[in-house]
Amino acid sequence: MRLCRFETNHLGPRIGCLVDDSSLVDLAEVGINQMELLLESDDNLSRLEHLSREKLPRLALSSVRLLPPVERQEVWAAGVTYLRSKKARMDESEFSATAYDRVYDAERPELFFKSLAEKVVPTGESVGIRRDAHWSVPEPELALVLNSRGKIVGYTIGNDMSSRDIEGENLLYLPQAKIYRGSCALGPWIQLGAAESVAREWKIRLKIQRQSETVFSGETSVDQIKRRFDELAEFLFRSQVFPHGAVLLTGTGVVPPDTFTLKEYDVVEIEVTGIGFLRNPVMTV
Ligand code: DO4
Ligand code: MG
Repeated sequence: MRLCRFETNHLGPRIGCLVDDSSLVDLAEVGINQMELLLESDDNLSRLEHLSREKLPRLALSSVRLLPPVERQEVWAAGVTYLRSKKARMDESEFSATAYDRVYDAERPELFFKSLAEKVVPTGESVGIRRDAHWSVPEPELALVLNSRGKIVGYTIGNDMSSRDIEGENLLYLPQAKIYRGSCALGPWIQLGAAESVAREWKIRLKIQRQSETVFSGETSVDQIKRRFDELAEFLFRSQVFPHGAVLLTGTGVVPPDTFTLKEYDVVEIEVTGIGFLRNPVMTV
């Protein structure tokens, strides 16, 4: 089942449940106006399956604007969870190479705060590249959707936009390299209920278009993530509370070559098979 947030020219933010690839039902029709309640309930899947079979009015997906699939959750991210990411970071920075090398093998993962829900960019809206950076890349990542008890209740697609020159200059600049206007996109919806073993069969694909030419494409498999999902979730929730749940990006395994930087008006397309597509144009911020 796929759960989304949407609006139309006439309807304010609503929660929708996709019934197929091109239509959804508006859950406001049955009094559901928040995703949080569904994500907290243990029988969310059966409730939604039941509701999508009811004779609720359907809306064409093409007639709605999808909103970020987060309400009040903090968005966090894991780093250096793929061998490819460790190599890229070590290459970009002599200064920080040992830190990346060590964290890949350490028991404790790298976890960092990424975004407030209200700052997340949905599919179709622009992600940002910093005007003071000269090496900007998207990071296509599987994102875990966790409820307030730390249970993985679904998945979405994340783009952990990053300024690699700023990050490479000094590890202490990581928050500036990773957290700025338009640096976090999530969407298009939440895929509920897949077991980790199923999600590990999914592929993550990145395509970057520049004036209708593909200037980069690459692919990895979710199964290349070194750490188990529940291990990442357990560390995130250690000595921490998330009353509204959290979203945790699981790291990138697709890295464009070091000669590549994003430019304004590029379009970043991320596919996670099993979820869908997250597409965002790029703007300078
Ligand atoms: O410390 C650098 C960030 C790593 C990251 O975002 C990733 O591996 O995806
Ligand atoms: Mg990342």
